[in-house]
Amino acid sequence: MTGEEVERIKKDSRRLRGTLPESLADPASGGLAETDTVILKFHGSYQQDDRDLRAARQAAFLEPAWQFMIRTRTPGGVLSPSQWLALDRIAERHGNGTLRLTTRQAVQFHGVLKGELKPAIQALVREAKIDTIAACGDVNRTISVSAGPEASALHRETHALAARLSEALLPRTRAYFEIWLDGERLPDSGSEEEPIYGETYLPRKFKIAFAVPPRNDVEVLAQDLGFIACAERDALAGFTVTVGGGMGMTAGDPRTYPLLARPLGFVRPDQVLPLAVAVLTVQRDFGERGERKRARLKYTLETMGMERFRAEIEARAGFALEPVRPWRFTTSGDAFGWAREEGRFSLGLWVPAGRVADRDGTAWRSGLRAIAELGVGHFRITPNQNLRIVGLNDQERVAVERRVVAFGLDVHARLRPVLRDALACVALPSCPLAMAEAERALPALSVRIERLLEAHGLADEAIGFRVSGCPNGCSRPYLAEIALIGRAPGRYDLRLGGDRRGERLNVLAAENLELEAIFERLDRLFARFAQERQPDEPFGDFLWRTGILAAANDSLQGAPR
Ligand code: SRM
Ligand code: SF4
Repeated sequence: MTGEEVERIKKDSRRLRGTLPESLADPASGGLAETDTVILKFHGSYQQDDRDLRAARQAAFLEPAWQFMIRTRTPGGVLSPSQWLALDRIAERHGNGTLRLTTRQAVQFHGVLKGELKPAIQALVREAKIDTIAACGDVNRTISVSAGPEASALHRETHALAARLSEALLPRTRAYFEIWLDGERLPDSGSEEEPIYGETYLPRKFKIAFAVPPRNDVEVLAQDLGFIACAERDALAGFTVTVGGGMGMTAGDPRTYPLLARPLGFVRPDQVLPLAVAVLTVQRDFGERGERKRARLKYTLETMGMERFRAEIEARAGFALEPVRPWRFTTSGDAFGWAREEGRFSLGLWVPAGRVADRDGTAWRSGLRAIAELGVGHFRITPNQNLRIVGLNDQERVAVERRVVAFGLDVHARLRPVLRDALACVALPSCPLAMAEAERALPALSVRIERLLEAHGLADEAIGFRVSGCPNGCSRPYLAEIALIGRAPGRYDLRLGGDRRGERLNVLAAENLELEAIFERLDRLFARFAQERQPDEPFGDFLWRTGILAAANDSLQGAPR
């Protein structure tokens, strides 16, 4: 669909209503009218089809096996145990029996049939007290916030601020309440004015994250708008603001590329909201609307230039930005196992590519349900698709630990670092854009890399590895030390040279290769790494220092030796 078509659909949708009620009620198809699939996203859901069944259904002249993905709006990924239990029930009752933790700290339900969409959203709002408004669509999405374990006043204030910002940037339309909740009036169930978005909303999705150094788990430089918390005498002084980050690109289109965000200035906590509204409305007014591939803020910023952009922001926000304050990140990864946060215990649990399921002899779903049934502490989804159980006293810690062991959820302690720290996007079978496997292939791919490392005496080396099923980059692969980007079934681009702090983009090392060829290349690189690295030098840094990448970028298409 072209940008102009999407713009027209938004404009004609009467504040995101479209013909959704009619599409939902139509018994002739398991899907929606095409225009309504666009509008549905703003309500937090995507129409998909089961791609494992696509060919067989086509051969039998059947319509695709339409199903829906639902995504929660959960800023900072914070959930109470009773919310977790409600999500667990909803997955069973209305979805495919799994929960999927995402790279933006949301929960996704897959395999929801059309008739189950409304009951599922109703259950989310009424039982889980969680809505899905603006979890997708051309609006501000779920706001990411560092998940810890470093807990401090800084952390708490940042989480609270992000939650307030998420509310303030919601679309105001009452369509959501009308369509899914039969017009039920909730405390803030909207009006028909859209002071921030106007009638065509934003040109494209918009993403905000708050990082609390030294952890950059949100990968703030991959976001349209980033806030890096800055402390003065242990109190929150404000945030360094970054703008124009983004991962997505289109294979073969050199006008699209991943970009790191750039620092814009510094704001105090009470300036965060006006600043965010200023950035959002500049993107609304100056963003490209004709071509969706070029519609993200990163391109708007390039077109406007930083100085004009800053002037426009300051004029709209009504204050001048202070100079950027420096920050220091040490990691973009998660911490696993027990930690103490301000006198309370917290536990970092690894979840395989974020998929909470009871399958292949594992019991993630039952185990986490059993922990939630204790009714203690809080759940915090991390931007690395894992989970933290936080805020436990000593007695509660013992009870949680018992269940973790009983259900075998302490896998993190036995995993090697490559798989433990890896990320993969959902990809097949649900993602319509997937060109290759990601989530389903992650364990096998990680083990292959771990074996290669082992063969070179590097068994416990931590190397950041990510897989995406297509160049859109939902697992933020362009920041990984080693990334595979799907191009076709079993074929991937190999990218190398990110760091483990989310501050350096990797580069294309080889294009559209079969897996065997990729592993051959990695084998040769690991051999050199084992022999030539400096003490504790990370793999990504090694590739740059030795000139393997700088020299190569293009010529790396030939095997680096
Ligand atoms: Fe994403 C589209 C899954 C985080 C960049 N993403 C999609 C869709 C909805 C496919 C579609 O448009 O039909 C995928 C649904 C798959 C499925 O079956 O569930 C999808 N994205 C995901 C999730 C679930 C990946 C995961 O495994 O965790 C993440 C959900 C986040 C959330 O809770 O909101 C997810 N997506 C990201 C990120 C990472 C981030 O936000 O930190 C990125 C890169 C950052 C960025 O936006 O630049 C990302 N997703 C994209 C893009 C490329 C956008 C672009 O600027 O070109 C698309 C395609 C699009 O928008 O047209 C996309
Ligand atoms: Fe789908 Fe591509 Fe995102 Fe993976 S990276 S979830 S394949 S859009």
